[in-house]
Amino acid sequence: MKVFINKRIPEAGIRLLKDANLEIFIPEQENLSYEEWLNYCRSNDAILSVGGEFKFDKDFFNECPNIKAIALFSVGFDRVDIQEADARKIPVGNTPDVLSKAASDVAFLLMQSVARRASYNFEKVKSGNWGDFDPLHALGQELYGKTLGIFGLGRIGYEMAKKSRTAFGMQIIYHNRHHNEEAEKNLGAKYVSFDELIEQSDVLSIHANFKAEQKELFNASVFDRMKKNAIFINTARGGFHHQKDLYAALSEHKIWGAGLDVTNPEPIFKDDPILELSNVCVLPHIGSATEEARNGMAKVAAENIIAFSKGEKMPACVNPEIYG
Ligand code: 8YV
Repeated sequence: MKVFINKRIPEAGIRLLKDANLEIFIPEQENLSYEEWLNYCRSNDAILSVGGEFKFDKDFFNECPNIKAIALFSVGFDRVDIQEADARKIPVGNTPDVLSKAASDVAFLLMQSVARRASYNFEKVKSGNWGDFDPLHALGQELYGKTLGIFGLGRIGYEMAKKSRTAFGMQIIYHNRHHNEEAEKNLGAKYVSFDELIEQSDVLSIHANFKAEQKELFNASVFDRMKKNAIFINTARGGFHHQKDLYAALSEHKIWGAGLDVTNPEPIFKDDPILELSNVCVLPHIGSATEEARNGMAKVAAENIIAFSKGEKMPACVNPEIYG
């Protein structure tokens, strides 16, 4: 079986694939055009897909009938049209669990950075403006006992809630497709409606898997109803928020601040005015960027490919319904 890997991944994954005697192909070239990527897909049986540039939509499946399995190097699977994959009985694997700690660490880091105005203060220092001690200047806010609202309480949301509860004794409320009994039992998390979530949260953090129908769900109508001191955190997918509405809410101080590891569009435009605001911290999608998480992702993605090559069920499969 021939496996196309569109970008280098940690050696831990490559070794597993080689030990399983799979023929792997990694192009020398860094940034493939869509056409080049399609051509590689046409001549391989499976893809281990790294990064978020191209979509696995109906056109892709029609163009590349050879591809019989997709192993994503990510937990999010919003790039794949699962209905189309299902119709063709193509298993789609992802990399859950191994990045939950790393990804939630970034949400936790952004929450504190925004609350203590880290970007603003760092900019001051960089511009040589350390400033005199001023009891009234650059004051942040404390998170102790405040309410953390989680949109999408799965594995990553749980880790974010756990850290916030342990470190700051935060009250956890959440909105999800299902109740999360573990979070209710262990963290005292309370299930609330979407409206309650946005109105009651001091910090609102998104941890859901993105679906097209949720595009820009967090827009002016939501920001208008949030608390004036609220912090908005998005480490999930940029598509969840309306970037211009967020800019307006932040610049008009309708909310306190925002921490983003994902932007809309992504990458962010260099001249996006949101980057000029002092109550914002933006990171370039580094949620899973630790050695531990990336090694884990490489292994899980490789294990998914290997299972498929043996005619077995992928261990981390997002569409197990295809196995009947
Ligand atoms: C990846 C991510 O780094 O897992 C996800 O869903 O967003 C990140 O961990 C990114 O998708 C590149 O594959």
